[in-house]
Amino acid sequence: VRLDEIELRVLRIPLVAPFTTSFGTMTDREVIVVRARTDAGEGWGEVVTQSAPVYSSEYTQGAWDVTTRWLGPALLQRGTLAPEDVAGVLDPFVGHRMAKAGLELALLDAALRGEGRSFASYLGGTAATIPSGVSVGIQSDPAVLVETVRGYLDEGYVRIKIKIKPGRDIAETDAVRTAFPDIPLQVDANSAYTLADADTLAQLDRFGLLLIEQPLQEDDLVDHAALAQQLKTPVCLDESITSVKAARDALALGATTVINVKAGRVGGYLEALRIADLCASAGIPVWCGGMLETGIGRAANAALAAHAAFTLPGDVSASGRFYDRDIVAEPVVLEDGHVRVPTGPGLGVEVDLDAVEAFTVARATLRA
Ligand code: OSB
Ligand code: MG
Repeated sequence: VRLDEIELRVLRIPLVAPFTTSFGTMTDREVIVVRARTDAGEGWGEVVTQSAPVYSSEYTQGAWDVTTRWLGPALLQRGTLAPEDVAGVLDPFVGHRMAKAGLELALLDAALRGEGRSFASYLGGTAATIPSGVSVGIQSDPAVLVETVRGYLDEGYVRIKIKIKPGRDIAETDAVRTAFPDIPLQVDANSAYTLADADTLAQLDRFGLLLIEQPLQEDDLVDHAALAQQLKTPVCLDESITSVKAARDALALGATTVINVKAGRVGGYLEALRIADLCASAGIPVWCGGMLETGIGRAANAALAAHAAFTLPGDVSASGRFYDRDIVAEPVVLEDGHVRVPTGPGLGVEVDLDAVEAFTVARATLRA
């Protein structure tokens, strides 16, 4: 496609409730949306950075700067390119994977809309619906957590993930497991522990968890391998898996036996697909993580999770789990614990320009 213009906006969208992880509390979602104008029509993408560099080193203003100064101009200078060329054009710029992923997604959406082809079919996904899990933030105490989880179970979610951090782990997990002995349950530490906490984390073994997600730091591959030896609970990496190379290394070291695939974290949906393929051939289960996506990224995640490599329920929840008002005309809803995979051209969602406008706090337009 010929890329004529890239429109960027920072949106700030209120959350239905504060979302607390080991790295902090969010009350609204600050996110960059990308609109690519091409000769095949327009396409939308989403840069999933958070406002502060607390999940990973990326953050909204950093992504904005690198996109307006380097990434956007490099793509516009190319003029005509296929979505599959985006990663190569941006490869000279180190890191900034979430920013790259948002740009690539906008080009993919534009090109596929032009072809009348759905993103799921392009990625090779065949499932019409995907099982939906929900990520539950740290609550004020275990009793509140149990009631919060109960609410999600009543809505139909088929798998629960609870966020943990030091001091807010064993009692929380015990309370949820005692209240709901049979539910598929997992925990996510977002890098909050060190290997010295292995004995504490081993206490989670008695709860029959599906997995523990990212207990240690992003660059702690060797320590994750050591920890995995000490735990019965499978270790699943999130933050550490920044590329297919990182995935290969983590598997070779025995640092992970399950992988959370997030397109933003790895530089795009095409790299995410390569990780999924690698895991499928290695017999490693994968699931689709989330970054509180708007309807744009949420539709893309549903398409990715429709791929056969995704054998565990992911964090692709209903839009309403985070937002009262989304920025697409067809927000993701939960139907019998599942989410429908969009079938329309491209991402298969129509962006609600009024909503986009209402949430916009900054904008820029880049031209060739
Ligand atoms: O670690 O999976 C994570 C949200 C923001 C940053 C990191 C993570 C999360 C979640 C929520 O767990 C996933 C979602 O529902 O979008
Ligand atoms: Mg995680």
